[in-house]
Amino acid sequence: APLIQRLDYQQPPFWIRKVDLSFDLDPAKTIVTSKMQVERNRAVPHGPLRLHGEELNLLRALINGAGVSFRQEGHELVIDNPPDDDFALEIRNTIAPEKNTALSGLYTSGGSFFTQCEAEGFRRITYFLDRPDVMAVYTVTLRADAAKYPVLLSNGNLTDSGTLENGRHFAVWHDPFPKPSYLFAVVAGDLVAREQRVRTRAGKDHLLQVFVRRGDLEKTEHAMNSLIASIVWDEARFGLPLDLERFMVVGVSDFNMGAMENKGLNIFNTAALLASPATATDADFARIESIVAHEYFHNWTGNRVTCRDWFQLSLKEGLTVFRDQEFSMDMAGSASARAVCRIQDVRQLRALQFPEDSGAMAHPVRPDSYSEINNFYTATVYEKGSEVVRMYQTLVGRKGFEAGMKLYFERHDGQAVTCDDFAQAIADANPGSALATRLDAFKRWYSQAGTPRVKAHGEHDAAARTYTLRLAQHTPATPGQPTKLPQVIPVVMGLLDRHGAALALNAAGDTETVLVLDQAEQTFVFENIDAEPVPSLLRGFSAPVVLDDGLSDAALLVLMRHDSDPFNRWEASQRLALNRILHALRAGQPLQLSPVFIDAMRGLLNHPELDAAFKELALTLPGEAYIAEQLDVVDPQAIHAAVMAAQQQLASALRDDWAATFETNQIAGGYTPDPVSSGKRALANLALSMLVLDAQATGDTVWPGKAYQRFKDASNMTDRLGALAALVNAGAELAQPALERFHALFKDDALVIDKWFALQARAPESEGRVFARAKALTKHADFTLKNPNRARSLLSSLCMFNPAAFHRADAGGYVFWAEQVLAVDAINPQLASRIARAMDRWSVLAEPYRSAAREAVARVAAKPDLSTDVREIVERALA
Ligand code: B3K
Ligand code: ZN
Repeated sequence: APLIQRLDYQQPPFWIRKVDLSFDLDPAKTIVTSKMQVERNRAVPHGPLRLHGEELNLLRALINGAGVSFRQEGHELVIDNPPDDDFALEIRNTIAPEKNTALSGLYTSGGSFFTQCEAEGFRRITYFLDRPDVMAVYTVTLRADAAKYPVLLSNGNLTDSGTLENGRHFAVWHDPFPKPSYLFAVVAGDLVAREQRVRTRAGKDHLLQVFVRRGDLEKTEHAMNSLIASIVWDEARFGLPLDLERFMVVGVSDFNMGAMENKGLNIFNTAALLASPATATDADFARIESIVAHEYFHNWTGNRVTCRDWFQLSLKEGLTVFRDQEFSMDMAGSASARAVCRIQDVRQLRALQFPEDSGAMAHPVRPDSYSEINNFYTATVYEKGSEVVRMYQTLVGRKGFEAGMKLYFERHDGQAVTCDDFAQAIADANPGSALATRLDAFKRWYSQAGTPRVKAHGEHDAAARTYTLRLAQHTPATPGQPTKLPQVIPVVMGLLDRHGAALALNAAGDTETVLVLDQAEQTFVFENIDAEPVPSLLRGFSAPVVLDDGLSDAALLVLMRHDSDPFNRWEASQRLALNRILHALRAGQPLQLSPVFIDAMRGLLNHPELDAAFKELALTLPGEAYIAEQLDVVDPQAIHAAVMAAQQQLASALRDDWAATFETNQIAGGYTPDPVSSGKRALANLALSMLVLDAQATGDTVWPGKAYQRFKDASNMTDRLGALAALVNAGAELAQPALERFHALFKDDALVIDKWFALQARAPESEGRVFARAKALTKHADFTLKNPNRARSLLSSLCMFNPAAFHRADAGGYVFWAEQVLAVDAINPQLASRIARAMDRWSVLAEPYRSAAREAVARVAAKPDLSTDVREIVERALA
């Protein structure tokens, strides 16, 4: 497959301004007719018309009503001599939706029709200029059997509908907004909708609909509430209103990712849409709220202003993730609940994006080349992209950022633009700001891959009463980028005295400031500092960097107890734990938690003022993937052993505290997924898992019994799954009967059965039992590679999220990985290439893992008929 280069971008030689599409829907053979209004783009040299098309059966091509000569060249339909003037092009082709297991283009799921067009799925529906800078106004006619497909949906407004002969019916949809083909959507099936009418600030009425399969309607209330909250928030925070009379959301069980922002017709993986207290956890409720918001926010950041080319993907994704993160924080309410959101986002970034940024797939937020664009819907483009947007806000302030957004829409509404256009708008709205004066350097965040390392060193001069902070930065080499220039790094910070009191940083008495590090090395001097302070740097995680501040445990304890910044309080708790784990790993010694550390953790757990949600985060040990990131050579088994030892010691040393915590965090009354009650449930579940773990070690049977009872009696999924996880993760005897009971209870609910698979595949490995069980589960009657949620629940859980079960000295995990990647690739390349990424970091593994892993990757790469998706991943891994 050819490598597509960012710098090769050229405008399209033709524009398609208007398109009339009609579909005669049939699972085996759908007929698609497309009538396009085409005009030459006079800004580029004269050339043939090349339309994209894949897996299509062409019936005819007409220009201005007459037959035209064409040729097929690979995945392109070439018309060599189209007219000079505007012309009408008509294409008729057929497709086979029921055979489309790749879930890209038009496909069937559960007997209904759905589409997924981003990034390049539209070309699997009909021939088109399938690129985001070609924007057209769509009118869509759908015809289908009325009994099987009573609901016929496409983008925009319904302008006509009626019955046809032979039990068929039709609907006509018109979307007034010009859009790129990737935002096109069709849904047809036997669906029902929850409906709600809302009035926006301008006094306009809108119809909101959430379509799902019959029987799922009662699980749509949370999604509808989340949609309404998103509409209200975007108007209030950014002045961005809903622009369509009708806004539709549809759930589908077979879907490659979370959801898709098609104009006016968002399509969701049911896992990101359906929730009820009995079947969804608090985490599910929060995730649904954020994904519903994310897709809705795309209506402005992505749809009204879209990407010129796919290299600009973070223009819409980074910005929209930033917006959904801000929304979730605003919804959470209290300062502490906001901090909990921030901590969770950073944890996610560190667990997924940091490894990506230091592995074979490392790429800039705006990539320079790809062979398969679907491989670049990554944590870097999304999550690091969001951190970049957050830094704009930190540098120009909240008001300044809002002004920048306003200017961005004034300039670019209705256009397909670049990351540079966004940067320019934010800077121009804030002349003289810390951003505007460093714009070129700031934009290195888009062009340089790798996570910058920041080293901090402070020196106190008692005689001069000054504190000098020296900051240095360095970004490690990444594939194709051996050297890097300094980046613009906003460091939000404060100084504490040894008792934890905040110190004034300047004559104005500010206790917090933003230092802008934009050189390889810089010093900052603070006056009137009487004694050696404790620096609190990178508050709120103000930049996506790795900070080495060299702080002693004593200093970390001061921050953990007193920092006014809750993020840094949490960070200090994690650093204390991380230091111990790393120390043991580097020394090759068994891990031993010190009494000071235990006391500090006890202090946190029993703290009278801290929220339960915060305590849960602070007392959860750093993840194994994050620990691996701190090491040059990674031994997954050693890391796992150290974490398990730390957990065991924490469980036993704090036994009475965990028991008290469990009792005091019970909730009376009905279930609501609000931050306070979900925090309590999370902490109670952590306590329970610690108590069961400790009981396993001591032989006590009381807590496993209590956990089983709670599992049976639970009135919501968070408590039920929490109790089940406590049993499974501790390897308790009661785990097996509990798992069986759980399966029997929920056998008809696919989303819950996904949890059942995932829980078993993610359980802490112990003597190979988890791996053996996961392998056996691939033979379970409920397992299938065809449904992405199900495949991921087992394969991604094991290969990507359970390092100790996956990386085995006998290479069994790698053999399993290779088999599964190849099997999935034959069905669904996008899904396969996600799972293939489990091997991104093979080169940092210790032996014998390293050689065996490389061999498995090479074996997959040697297959001649791999998809371009998987090929790109394995070839980058071997490069
Ligand atoms: N824009 C889609 C992702 C499409 C992925 C294509 N492989 C969902 C989102 O980010 O909102
Ligand atoms: Zn998105």
